Amino acid sequence: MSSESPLRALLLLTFTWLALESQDSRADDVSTVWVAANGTDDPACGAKSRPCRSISAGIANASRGDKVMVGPGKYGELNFDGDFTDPGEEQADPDSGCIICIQKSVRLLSTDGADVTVIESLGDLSDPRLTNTVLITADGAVFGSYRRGFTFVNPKPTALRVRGAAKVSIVGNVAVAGGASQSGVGFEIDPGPGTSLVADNVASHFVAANFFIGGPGQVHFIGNTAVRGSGNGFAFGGRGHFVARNSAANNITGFVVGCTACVVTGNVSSANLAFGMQIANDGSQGLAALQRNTIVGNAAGIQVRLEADARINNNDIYGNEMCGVRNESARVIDATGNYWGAATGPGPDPADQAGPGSACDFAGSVTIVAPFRSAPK
Ligand SMILES: [Ca+2]
Ligand SMILES: [Ca+2]
Repeated sequence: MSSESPLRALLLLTFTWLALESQDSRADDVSTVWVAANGTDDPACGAKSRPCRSISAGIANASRGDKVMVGPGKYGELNFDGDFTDPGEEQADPDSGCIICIQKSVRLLSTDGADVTVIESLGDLSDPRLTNTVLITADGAVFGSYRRGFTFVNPKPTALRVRGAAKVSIVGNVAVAGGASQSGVGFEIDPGPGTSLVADNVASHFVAANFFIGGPGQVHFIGNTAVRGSGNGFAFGGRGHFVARNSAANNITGFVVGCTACVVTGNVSSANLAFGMQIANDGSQGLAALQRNTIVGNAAGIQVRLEADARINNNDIYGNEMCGVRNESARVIDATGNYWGAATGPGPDPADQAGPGSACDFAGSVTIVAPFRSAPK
């Protein structure tokens, strides 16, 4: 090997880095708006040396495609007097139903991550029409990124709602319900056509669902956590979502798969009070594929509801109190290749019950469990 190669590689790297760097600084000059807790809102705020105080002002002063960088601290209702009209508070819009209204395709990121960037939406006397803390209606909007997200405290019924916006990216955020607010849904995502990304978010304690994912767009839904819901962890409607590596624990049901032609893979659903997963789609429109998930310690493993359809293969299903698969679909369900908690397949403890002779197949339903795995995946 010639001694030129490492040098050449280094030069290439250097040039690549220089190219990226100059692109970045160009971007910083013209297309980053800064928001910080020491800022002041006015029509010209947004330079790094003269940041805006509120996220709303940062968005107002940004152009389409711009990056809005938000420093650590508290945003939203700042003085707990029950309104959003004090200096530096978010410019809540009751007519649009949002405290932070993203109607422009901007990229909203925190400089230091969700841990230290809080959106407070308490406001006891505020308008009941303010049903969303954040409402995104602009195609291509970005809200958070890996270690660049936001934390919602005392969110309105919905912490973050996407309504019809296509190709959005919602990453790295935390939403915790409770306090004085009656909070329904943490993240409620109804994207427009095309693929959107929802990843690395956490929601807990919401009453209706920690996450609801609809359509008509497809969502790559990856690495999210739903814990301690008074309702369901993740609920999916729509069609064609890719649901991977998410975790649900201690909700009512962990995953409600009401979508058709969805792939649900590599997820963990544990210690939920009802089902680990519930298949609730319209089976005549296409089935859901459940592969390589871990479903343990729930009241029951997987429920397939009447007329729903799924293929359930290569999952670990054990330690659930009642049936591993409770088949009410009135269909034949392929549940081969799963591990049921014992080398001998489904059966009494330590295995989970499923399939013929188990009392888990209801009227007209048949669950095919053999061949099965004799050890966890
Ligand atoms: Ca106030
Ligand atoms: Ca006030």
